[in-house]
Amino acid sequence: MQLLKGIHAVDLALLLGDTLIISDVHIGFEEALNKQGMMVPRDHFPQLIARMEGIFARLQGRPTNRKKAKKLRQIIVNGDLKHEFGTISEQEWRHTLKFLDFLKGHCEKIILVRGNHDTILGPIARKRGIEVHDHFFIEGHGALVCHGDKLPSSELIQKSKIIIIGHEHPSVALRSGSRVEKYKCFYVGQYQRRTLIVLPSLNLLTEGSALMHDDVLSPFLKQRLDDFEVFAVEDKVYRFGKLGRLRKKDFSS
Ligand SMILES: [Mn+2]
Repeated sequence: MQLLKGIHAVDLALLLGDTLIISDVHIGFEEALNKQGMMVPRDHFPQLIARMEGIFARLQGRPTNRKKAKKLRQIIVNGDLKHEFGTISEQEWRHTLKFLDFLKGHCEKIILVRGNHDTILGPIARKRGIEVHDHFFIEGHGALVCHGDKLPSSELIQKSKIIIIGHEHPSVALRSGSRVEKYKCFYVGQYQRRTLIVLPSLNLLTEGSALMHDDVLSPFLKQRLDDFEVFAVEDKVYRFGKLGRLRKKDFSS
Protein backbone atom coordinates (compact mmCIF):
# COMPACT_ATOMS: atom_id res chain seq x y z
CA MET A 1 0.00 0.00 0.00
CA GLN A 2 1.42 3.35 -1.01
CA LEU A 3 1.14 5.83 1.87
CA LEU A 4 2.74 8.68 -0.03
CA LYS A 5 4.51 8.92 -3.36
CA GLY A 6 7.38 6.41 -3.26
CA ILE A 7 6.69 5.39 0.33
CA HIS A 8 5.02 2.04 0.95
CA ALA A 9 3.67 0.24 3.98
CA VAL A 10 4.67 -3.41 3.72
CA ASP A 11 2.81 -5.13 6.54
CA LEU A 12 4.23 -3.49 9.71
CA ALA A 13 7.31 -2.10 7.95
CA LEU A 14 7.89 1.00 5.84
CA LEU A 15 9.71 0.90 2.51
CA LEU A 16 11.35 4.05 1.22
CA GLY A 17 13.33 3.38 -1.95
CA ASP A 18 15.80 0.69 -0.95
CA THR A 19 15.49 1.30 2.78
CA LEU A 20 13.23 -0.72 5.05
CA ILE A 21 12.29 0.79 8.40
CA ILE A 22 10.89 -1.13 11.36
CA SER A 23 10.20 0.03 14.91
CA ASP A 24 9.58 -1.01 18.51
CA VAL A 25 10.32 -4.73 18.38
CA HIS A 26 10.78 -4.84 22.18
CA ILE A 27 12.74 -8.10 22.24
CA GLY A 28 12.58 -9.62 25.73
CA PHE A 29 9.15 -8.21 26.50
CA GLU A 30 7.70 -11.61 27.39
CA GLU A 31 10.54 -12.30 29.83
CA ALA A 32 9.93 -8.95 31.51
CA LEU A 33 6.23 -9.81 31.87
CA ASN A 34 7.08 -13.24 33.25
CA LYS A 35 9.29 -11.60 35.87
CA GLN A 36 6.30 -9.51 36.94
CA GLY A 37 4.37 -12.72 37.44
CA MET A 38 2.38 -12.51 34.23
CA MET A 39 2.08 -15.69 32.24
CA VAL A 40 2.58 -15.05 28.54
CA PRO A 41 3.65 -17.45 25.84
CA ARG A 42 7.36 -17.29 25.13
CA ASP A 43 7.08 -17.75 21.40
CA HIS A 44 7.35 -14.11 20.42
CA PHE A 45 10.73 -14.60 18.78
CA PRO A 46 9.78 -17.29 16.22
CA GLN A 47 6.61 -15.30 15.48
CA LEU A 48 8.69 -12.21 14.88
CA ILE A 49 11.05 -14.02 12.50
CA ALA A 50 8.07 -15.51 10.60
CA ARG A 51 6.48 -12.07 10.28
CA MET A 52 9.72 -10.57 8.96
CA GLU A 53 10.11 -13.48 6.51
CA GLY A 54 6.68 -12.54 5.17
CA ILE A 55 7.75 -8.92 4.74
CA PHE A 56 10.94 -9.92 2.91
CA ALA A 57 8.96 -12.28 0.68
CA ARG A 58 6.70 -9.38 -0.34
CA LEU A 59 9.72 -7.28 -1.19
CA GLN A 60 11.09 -9.82 -3.62
CA GLY A 61 9.17 -8.50 -6.59
CA ARG A 62 9.68 -4.81 -5.87
CA PRO A 63 10.90 -2.54 -8.65
CA THR A 64 14.47 -1.41 -8.18
CA ASN A 65 17.07 0.17 -10.39
CA ARG A 66 19.96 -1.47 -8.62
CA LYS A 67 21.78 -4.46 -10.02
CA LYS A 68 22.02 -6.34 -6.74
CA ALA A 69 18.27 -6.16 -6.29
CA LYS A 70 18.08 -9.20 -4.06
CA LYS A 71 19.15 -7.38 -0.90
CA LEU A 72 17.90 -4.11 0.54
CA ARG A 73 20.46 -1.33 0.80
CA GLN A 74 19.69 -0.80 4.47
CA ILE A 75 17.33 -1.70 7.28
CA ILE A 76 16.76 0.95 9.92
CA VAL A 77 15.53 -0.22 13.31
CA ASN A 78 13.86 2.90 14.65
CA GLY A 79 14.27 2.37 18.36
CA ASP A 80 13.28 0.05 21.18
CA LEU A 81 14.77 -3.03 19.59
CA LYS A 82 14.93 -4.55 23.05
CA HIS A 83 12.60 -4.12 25.92
CA GLU A 84 14.23 -3.98 29.28
CA PHE A 85 15.66 -0.81 30.77
CA GLY A 86 19.07 -0.87 32.37
CA THR A 87 20.10 -4.51 32.12
CA ILE A 88 20.36 -6.99 29.30
CA SER A 89 18.91 -10.38 30.15
CA GLU A 90 20.45 -13.55 28.74
CA GLN A 91 17.43 -14.10 26.47
CA GLU A 92 17.67 -10.55 25.14
CA TRP A 93 21.32 -11.01 24.28
CA ARG A 94 20.63 -14.22 22.41
CA HIS A 95 17.52 -13.05 20.61
CA THR A 96 18.81 -9.59 19.77
CA LEU A 97 21.98 -10.97 18.19
CA LYS A 98 19.99 -13.63 16.35
CA PHE A 99 17.56 -11.01 15.06
CA LEU A 100 20.36 -8.73 13.87
CA ASP A 101 22.05 -11.67 12.09
CA PHE A 102 18.74 -12.54 10.47
CA LEU A 103 18.24 -8.94 9.25
CA LYS A 104 21.81 -8.83 7.97
CA GLY A 105 20.97 -11.73 5.66
CA HIS A 106 18.49 -9.43 3.90
CA CYS A 107 20.38 -6.15 3.66
CA GLU A 108 23.78 -4.64 3.11
CA LYS A 109 23.70 -2.49 6.23
CA ILE A 110 21.76 -2.29 9.50
CA ILE A 111 21.28 1.05 11.22
CA LEU A 112 20.11 1.17 14.82
CA VAL A 113 18.37 4.30 16.02
CA ARG A 114 18.23 4.62 19.78
CA GLY A 115 14.88 4.43 21.56
CA ASN A 116 14.03 5.23 25.16
CA HIS A 117 14.38 1.52 26.05
CA ASP A 118 17.75 1.24 24.35
CA THR A 119 19.88 2.82 27.04
CA ILE A 120 22.55 0.12 26.88
CA LEU A 121 22.20 -1.12 23.32
CA GLY A 122 25.87 -0.31 22.71
CA PRO A 123 27.41 -3.66 23.77
CA ILE A 124 25.01 -5.65 21.57
CA ALA A 125 25.60 -3.43 18.56
CA ARG A 126 29.38 -3.48 19.04
CA LYS A 127 29.40 -7.27 18.97
CA ARG A 128 28.19 -7.06 15.38
CA GLY A 129 29.95 -3.85 14.42
CA ILE A 130 26.68 -1.95 14.00
CA GLU A 131 26.46 1.78 14.62
CA VAL A 132 23.88 3.20 16.99
CA HIS A 133 22.52 6.65 16.14
CA ASP A 134 20.29 9.11 18.00
CA HIS A 135 18.63 9.77 14.64
CA PHE A 136 19.36 8.95 11.02
CA PHE A 137 18.91 11.14 7.96
CA ILE A 138 18.17 9.41 4.63
CA GLU A 139 19.76 11.76 2.11
CA GLY A 140 17.98 11.89 -1.22
CA HIS A 141 14.61 11.44 0.46
CA GLY A 142 15.10 14.22 2.99
CA ALA A 143 13.79 11.77 5.55
CA LEU A 144 14.63 12.07 9.23
CA VAL A 145 14.25 8.81 11.12
CA CYS A 146 14.08 9.21 14.91
CA HIS A 147 12.39 7.27 17.68
CA GLY A 148 10.04 10.08 18.64
CA ASP A 149 10.28 9.99 22.43
CA LYS A 150 11.90 13.41 22.27
CA LEU A 151 12.17 16.18 19.69
CA PRO A 152 15.38 16.48 17.68
CA SER A 153 17.00 19.90 17.14
CA SER A 154 15.06 22.47 15.15
CA GLU A 155 17.90 22.53 12.55
CA LEU A 156 17.29 18.84 11.87
CA ILE A 157 13.55 19.35 11.60
CA GLN A 158 14.14 22.34 9.29
CA LYS A 159 16.13 20.32 6.78
CA SER A 160 13.70 17.37 6.75
CA LYS A 161 10.88 16.87 4.30
CA ILE A 162 9.64 13.74 6.02
CA ILE A 163 9.93 12.73 9.67
CA ILE A 164 9.51 9.06 10.57
CA ILE A 165 8.95 8.10 14.19
CA GLY A 166 7.99 5.06 16.27
CA HIS A 167 7.53 5.01 20.06
CA GLU A 168 3.77 5.56 19.98
CA HIS A 169 2.75 1.97 19.06
CA PRO A 170 -0.33 3.30 17.23
CA SER A 171 -3.44 1.22 16.78
CA VAL A 172 -7.01 1.84 15.83
CA ALA A 173 -9.99 0.35 17.69
CA LEU A 174 -13.06 -0.78 15.80
CA ARG A 175 -16.30 -2.08 17.15
CA SER A 176 -17.82 -5.12 15.49
CA GLY A 177 -21.00 -6.07 17.27
CA SER A 178 -20.19 -6.06 20.96
CA ARG A 179 -16.50 -6.70 20.42
CA VAL A 180 -13.83 -4.06 20.07
CA GLU A 181 -10.92 -5.10 17.88
CA LYS A 182 -7.65 -3.25 17.81
CA TYR A 183 -5.50 -3.07 14.70
CA LYS A 184 -1.96 -1.80 14.53
CA CYS A 185 -1.71 1.14 12.17
CA PHE A 186 0.41 3.82 10.57
CA TYR A 187 -0.46 7.49 10.98
CA VAL A 188 0.40 10.00 8.30
CA GLY A 189 0.10 13.65 9.25
CA GLN A 190 2.22 16.74 9.62
CA TYR A 191 4.63 18.21 12.11
CA GLN A 192 5.71 21.83 11.58
CA ARG A 193 4.61 21.54 7.93
CA ARG A 194 6.74 18.42 7.44
CA THR A 195 5.18 15.07 6.60
CA LEU A 196 5.08 12.96 9.75
CA ILE A 197 4.80 9.17 9.57
CA VAL A 198 4.22 7.18 12.76
CA LEU A 199 5.24 3.53 12.49
CA PRO A 200 3.35 0.69 14.16
CA SER A 201 5.12 -1.48 16.70
CA LEU A 202 6.60 -4.77 15.51
CA ASN A 203 6.07 -6.31 18.94
CA LEU A 204 3.50 -9.00 18.30
CA LEU A 205 2.46 -9.47 21.93
CA THR A 206 0.91 -6.03 22.20
CA GLU A 207 -1.87 -4.40 20.21
CA GLY A 208 -0.70 -0.85 20.72
CA SER A 209 -2.56 2.17 21.99
CA ALA A 210 -5.54 3.66 20.20
CA LEU A 211 -5.02 7.39 19.91
CA MET A 212 -8.73 7.89 19.78
CA HIS A 213 -8.91 7.33 23.52
CA ASP A 214 -5.48 6.97 25.06
CA ASP A 215 -3.13 9.85 25.74
CA VAL A 216 -0.33 10.45 23.29
CA LEU A 217 3.27 9.72 24.27
CA SER A 218 5.35 11.42 21.59
CA PRO A 219 5.90 15.19 21.67
CA PHE A 220 5.44 15.08 17.87
CA LEU A 221 1.80 14.14 18.48
CA LYS A 222 0.94 16.78 21.06
CA GLN A 223 -1.11 18.64 18.48
CA ARG A 224 -4.50 18.46 16.79
CA LEU A 225 -4.60 15.03 15.12
CA ASP A 226 -7.98 15.10 13.37
CA ASP A 227 -6.42 15.34 9.91
CA PHE A 228 -4.01 12.46 10.44
CA GLU A 229 -4.64 9.60 8.01
CA VAL A 230 -4.93 6.11 9.48
CA PHE A 231 -3.64 3.05 7.63
CA ALA A 232 -4.56 -0.13 9.48
CA VAL A 233 -2.53 -3.33 9.15
CA GLU A 234 -4.27 -6.67 8.94
CA ASP A 235 -3.85 -9.28 6.21
CA LYS A 236 -2.90 -6.23 4.15
CA VAL A 237 -2.82 -2.48 4.74
CA TYR A 238 -6.13 -0.60 4.61
CA ARG A 239 -6.74 3.13 4.25
CA PHE A 240 -9.09 3.99 7.10
CA GLY A 241 -9.51 7.69 6.57
CA LYS A 242 -8.92 10.54 8.95
CA LEU A 243 -8.51 10.16 12.67
CA GLY A 244 -11.02 12.94 13.37
CA ARG A 245 -13.72 11.11 11.44
CA LEU A 246 -12.93 7.81 13.16
CA ARG A 247 -13.15 9.53 16.53
CA LYS A 248 -16.58 10.94 15.64
CA LYS A 249 -17.89 7.48 14.79
CA ASP A 250 -17.41 6.88 18.51
CA PHE A 251 -17.74 3.19 19.14
CA SER A 252 -18.37 3.60 22.85
CA SER A 253 -21.94 4.83 22.30
MN1 LIG B 1 9.81 3.90 22.81
